[in-house]
Amino acid sequence: MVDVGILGATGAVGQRLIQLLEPHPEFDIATLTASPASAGKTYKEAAKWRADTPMPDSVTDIEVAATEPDAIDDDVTLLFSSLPSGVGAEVEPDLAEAGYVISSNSSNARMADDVPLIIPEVNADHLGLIDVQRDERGWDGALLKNPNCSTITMVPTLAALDQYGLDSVRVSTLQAVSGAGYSGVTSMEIIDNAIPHIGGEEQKMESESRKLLGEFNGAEVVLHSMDVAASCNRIPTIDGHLENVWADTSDDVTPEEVSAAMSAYPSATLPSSPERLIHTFEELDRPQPRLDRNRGDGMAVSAGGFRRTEGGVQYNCLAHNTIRGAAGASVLNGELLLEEGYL
Ligand code: 11C
Repeated sequence: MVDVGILGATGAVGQRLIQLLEPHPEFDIATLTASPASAGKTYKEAAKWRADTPMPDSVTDIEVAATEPDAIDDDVTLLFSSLPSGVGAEVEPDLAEAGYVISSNSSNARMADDVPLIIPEVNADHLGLIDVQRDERGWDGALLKNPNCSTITMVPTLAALDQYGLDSVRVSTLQAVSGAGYSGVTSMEIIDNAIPHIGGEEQKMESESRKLLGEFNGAEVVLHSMDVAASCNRIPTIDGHLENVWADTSDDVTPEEVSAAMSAYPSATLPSSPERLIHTFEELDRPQPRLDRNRGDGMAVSAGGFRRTEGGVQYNCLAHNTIRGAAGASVLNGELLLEEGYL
């Protein structure tokens, strides 16, 4: 077993990380960190745990540490980070320099040239950037990122389509309130409303997608040439981001071919990957958050409602935003780091 720590363990994604890591066959939770206000408290005292799932007994009495190298248990080699991006930007480089390997969900540094942004089934080869990172920064550890949850929901479906030559992608999202953090879940304060332009999501989807589908040439990732434009919206759903995608391809493609390509798209062979990553629907049926977010224990992407457009295809895709889109994505990347010998 590998001893791991969770940075930012009391937040919404930190809680999901605990749920996924507590029963994990290869990882053992040894350290939980949070803000200075929580340091020194037991996890049970520090975390405002979401009401719909029980807190695992094994973490209730762990003393929460401050997020700094000296406070992390000596045996820990791998850190899962769900820190607020400003804190991540400050402490993650220091921790990588101190020798920790960090699988981070925080949004800082995702587009940095030497930081691998990874979805294992899509671009595991980008892990080679860690060698560039270690050479250039002199780190003993490493920093690896998973993308934003709305990006993860769409990119596996685009990866399946790339064989037809992706020219242009337009996407409009309907994003769950849990993406906005814990208070969104409890208050549902946007009932009877929908909020467009949420927190820079558009820009993240546009840039991260091109990096994920880009080519690693041994020294850098060359961004994919496709043009991506996104419109992101918050709706009153608790969990599960739904996205409407228009993908234009240089080759002609039928809705049937698109559906077949997605359902044949391979999952990564890692403990947290379900056997089939992309679930597609028969005929005109389509994914919906309440019905489909928990497919593959929350790790599947669902896609459906395929129809032909002038330039390619239109479809809808969906994934559980705090599991497949955040904590689960970080765990998958941790598994990849272990499998590829980076720990
Ligand atoms: C949301 N996707 O639903 C966001 C939350 O870049 O990891 C996660 C932000 C990020 O609002």
